Amino acid sequence: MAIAADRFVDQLAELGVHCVAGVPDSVLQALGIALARDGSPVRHRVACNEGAAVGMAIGHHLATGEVPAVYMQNSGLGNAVNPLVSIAAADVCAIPMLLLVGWRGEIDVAGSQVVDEPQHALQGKVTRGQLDLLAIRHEVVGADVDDVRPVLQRLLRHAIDRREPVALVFRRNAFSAGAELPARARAASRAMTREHAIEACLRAIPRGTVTVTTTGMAARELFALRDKRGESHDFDFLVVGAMGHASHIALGIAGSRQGCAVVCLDGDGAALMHLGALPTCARAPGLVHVVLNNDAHESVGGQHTCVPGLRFAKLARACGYAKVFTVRSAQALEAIVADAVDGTGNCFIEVICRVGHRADLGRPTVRPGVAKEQFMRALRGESGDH
Ligand SMILES: Cc1ncc(C[n+]2csc(CCOP(=O)(O)OP(=O)(O)O)c2C)c(N)n1
Repeated sequence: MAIAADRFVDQLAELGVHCVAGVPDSVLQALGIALARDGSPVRHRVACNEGAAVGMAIGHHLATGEVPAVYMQNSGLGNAVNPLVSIAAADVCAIPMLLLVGWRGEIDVAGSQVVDEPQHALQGKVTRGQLDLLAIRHEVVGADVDDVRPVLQRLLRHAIDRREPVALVFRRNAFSAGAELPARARAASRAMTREHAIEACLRAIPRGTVTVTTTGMAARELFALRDKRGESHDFDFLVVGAMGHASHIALGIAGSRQGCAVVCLDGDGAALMHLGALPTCARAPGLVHVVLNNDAHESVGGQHTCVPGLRFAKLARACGYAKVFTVRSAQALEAIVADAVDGTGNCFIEVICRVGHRADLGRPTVRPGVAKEQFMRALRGESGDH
């Protein structure tokens, strides 16, 4: 019997956890919805990245003495490690906290890895070992858990007694499905979906222009649109993992290809995750940085970002991008991108779009390692697709 997320949140509060921060994850989608519900007994904050969530938790403990909780996908452990080991650890400031970790690429009870996307393969294998290495006591729960309360009690007792972080790791389907999120309704009046916006960009981007696309559905949509348009994928680099780093990857490429435009199709949640990228990217000739702003982490269930309603164009202006635009229609976007990809300028385009994706959205059929080889060949001029 899977865990009812509303009940789980109530149990957290009953056991003294009143503050929960984190970055949304598909395994924990129902938990995210339960935390955001009206009348939830815990204070909930979406964080820009998992390290920041640990930071908030540390602050909450300092102010109240309570044990806070932090939720994340296992790929977020990398972002969280620094504040965990250099402040929260028992050897440093001894901050008790409960990590709630969604296990993509999980190893099942028989020891086999479940089928998941390539970017989760290594992270899935090493997740428990990473926690062991960090001396973070953890337990794993799945859909077969009878009652999660004793597990929570055990872990919280350990966190309090030892004054250190502990973790509860969730297998896929550990939570029963949650309700629909209000974020969808809020953005529904906007003209474009993310896919409409990407399609408009593709109409404007000349063949042979490098496109770097952020983690999640944007990359999947770009891949599907190339197929639909009968175009090759050779000049596309899909940042299937490393959420928040697409713009720096694009920056690195642009730096070595002077006179050629590099288009980065970024997400608002991803851009917020490592917002420090903005002032650096603002100084990169040839970089066309498009942020597809739907106010949500749609790819993992539509939970809102840490700052829904944030207007990136203002930030981009302050960061020093040469040209900054806000667009709401596909026509305007196509015209601006067509103008921007001349290869010398630097440009930031905020696209206000709505949550929503097609029901039959597929996944890239080319493995990341193969796609990378094709991409590098294309950059060396060895692709027929110019
Ligand atoms: C470090 C890390 N944390 C969390 C995730 C899970 N994750 C994958 S896509 C995504 C949402 C991305 O949101 P956004 O950039 O706004 O794009 P959208 O899904 O709305 O298109 C998240 C949280 C991840 N892949 N890596």
